[in-house]
Amino acid sequence: MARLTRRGLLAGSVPAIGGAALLHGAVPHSHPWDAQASQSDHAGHAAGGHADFRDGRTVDHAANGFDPHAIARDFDWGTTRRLASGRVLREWELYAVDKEIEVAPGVRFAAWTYNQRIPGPTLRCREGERLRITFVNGSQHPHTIHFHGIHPAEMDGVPGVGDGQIEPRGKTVYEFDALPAGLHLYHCHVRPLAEHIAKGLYGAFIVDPADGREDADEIVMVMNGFDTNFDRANEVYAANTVPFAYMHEPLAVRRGELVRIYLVNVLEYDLINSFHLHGNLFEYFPTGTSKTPSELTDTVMLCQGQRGILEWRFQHPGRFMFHAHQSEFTELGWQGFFEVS
Ligand SMILES: [Cu+2]
Repeated sequence: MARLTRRGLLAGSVPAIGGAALLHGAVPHSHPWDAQASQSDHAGHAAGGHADFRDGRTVDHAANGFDPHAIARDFDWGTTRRLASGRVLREWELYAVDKEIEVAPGVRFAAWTYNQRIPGPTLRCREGERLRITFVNGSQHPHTIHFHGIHPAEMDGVPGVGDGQIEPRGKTVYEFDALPAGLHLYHCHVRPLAEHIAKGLYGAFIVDPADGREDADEIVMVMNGFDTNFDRANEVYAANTVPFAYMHEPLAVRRGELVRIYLVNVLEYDLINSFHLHGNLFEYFPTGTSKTPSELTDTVMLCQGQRGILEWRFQHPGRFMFHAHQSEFTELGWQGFFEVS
């Protein structure tokens, strides 16, 4: 029997007549977490269109060693000390390590991680500080850390420049100034690049403006996905790795309080990704480099590497959805709720 893949279905082989039925019938049954589910079990449809995994099963966050709910509000400020010049030196240690994680109930993925989590730690600092990141490669494969932002060429974390790619058991130090203020990211830059990113080697990198930002309830969302059958297409999508995590357990926020989302798209294999908010509009600050928003909207589209800051205040209590506005991604996991009280 010919093997059916999601990408194969989407690539244009779907006939005009019956196409919707074919997608409806075939795609849900190709979900990796359906492996043990009854082929005639359409409970997910009845429950409202794949807002959850079948049978209400969830990923074991404790076994993974990280939880998307903690990651959402976990900012790693590293350690600091004053240099003789009076300037702040901020330091982190990041290590790459191969680690199997559960990306959907019963679906284990041989990931490559920074500090045993995906996304890696959200590194946060202030504009103008001196930053020093010690990188130790505990993986079986060569890796680097390539930071977005402004820095010398030899600190760029690409093969053939500076220390280049760091071999297993190798170590290097990336050191540069925190510039410019904004929302950036970091990721491995070893070839094949798509594989090194898709395996999980990425994270958010926030440089606060020297004069700070208004107090807010701050949340990080790194939009990603996983290719669990190695066909260079994703089977599951999420913000902060675990599909439907914020459907199972909504992100709690307060009515009237400023909410600030640091939104980063690292999704590999798909050309674009997006974020859509229900029942509200947000101010959007592309790359977070200006304090003047580019627009007031409820949907933004990002290609890989694009990121931006979203700000708004909920005017009404209750549950408000957020999700990719590619319905395909939404149904394959990239959706969640804010619980406003
Ligand atoms: Cu790598």
